[in-house]
Amino acid sequence: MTPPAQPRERLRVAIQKSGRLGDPARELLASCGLTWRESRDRLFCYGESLPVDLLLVRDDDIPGLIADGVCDLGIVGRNVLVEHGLAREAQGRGVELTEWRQLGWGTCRLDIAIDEEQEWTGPEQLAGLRIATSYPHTLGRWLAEQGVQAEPIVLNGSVEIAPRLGQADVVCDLVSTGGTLRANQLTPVTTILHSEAVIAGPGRTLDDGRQEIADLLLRRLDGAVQLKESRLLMLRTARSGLDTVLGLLPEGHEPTVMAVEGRDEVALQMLVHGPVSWARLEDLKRCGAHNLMVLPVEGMLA
Ligand code: PRT
Ligand code: ZN
Repeated sequence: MTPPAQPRERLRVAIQKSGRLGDPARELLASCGLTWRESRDRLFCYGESLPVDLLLVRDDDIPGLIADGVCDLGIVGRNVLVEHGLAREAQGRGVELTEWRQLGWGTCRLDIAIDEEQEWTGPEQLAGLRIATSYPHTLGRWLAEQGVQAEPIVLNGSVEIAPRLGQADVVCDLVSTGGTLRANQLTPVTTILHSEAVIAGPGRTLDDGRQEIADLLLRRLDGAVQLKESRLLMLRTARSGLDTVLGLLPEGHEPTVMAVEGRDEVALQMLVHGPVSWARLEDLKRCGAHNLMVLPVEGMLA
């Protein structure tokens, strides 16, 4: 049973109960300092440190819960959000849901895959074929854009075996490593949607003071994401070689350069966004830098 939509001073976030996105979603929210008390049925988590409660559901239910106002935000794959939006639009019940943040994990593609023995000549090759998919609306939109008429066969699981069972000619399914397609003698030929986990929310601000809580949460979340990707790069170099080294630094904050007592050397440190490659460190070393170190950042307050 869904709770009634009534004025709320607490933010309610829907996440996947189990499955690929459930654990990373919880970890992400926990990294924002959120702690919860779980209900006995493990479907609801009451936020203790902030007024942010979690509803643990099937991923397919997340867009509907937000559209109906039962939840304010949700962490869900773009593939699910897009399909739900198009399905609602087709029913004339369009509710604008948008991506409030892209999270960069849970990445996959919605691909058309054909028999690995066949040659791919282009979308027109799909004309008149049966395409097995769990994403009929996303597929339908793409086919319309290509000006191709084909027959979507809607299956809720095991899409990849449909051609072997004679249920379909080709498939349109989610792919990450491609192992599942290969095991079924299928090969991906074109991508119709690039997906990742996103924070989904309504296309308007929230009511009853919940926007303020959402803003606080998103600020912490942005900080947590930035922190996770940040590294501290430290090195030393001869003062005369400093300009060359400065020209080789990766993208990041302005470097701090410090004199080294009793030596004609400087020590340099800088905050870098993202990983620092071995190739970059080797380049720096080749140009005179030494004592190179890349450290993770555990906390930051500008
Ligand atoms: O129970 P519930 O309905 O909540 O979960 P679910 O079974 O519908 O979803 P789940 O947990 O499998 O996936 C949740 C979300 O993870 C998806 O909606 C995508 O946004 C994202 N995601 C990322 C994926 C994959 N990668 C993925 N590889 N979802 C499904 N797959 C499938 C793929 O279709 C294939 O069958 O996993 C299989 C392995 O893929 P390969 O290419 O690595 O072999
Ligand atoms: Zn699902």
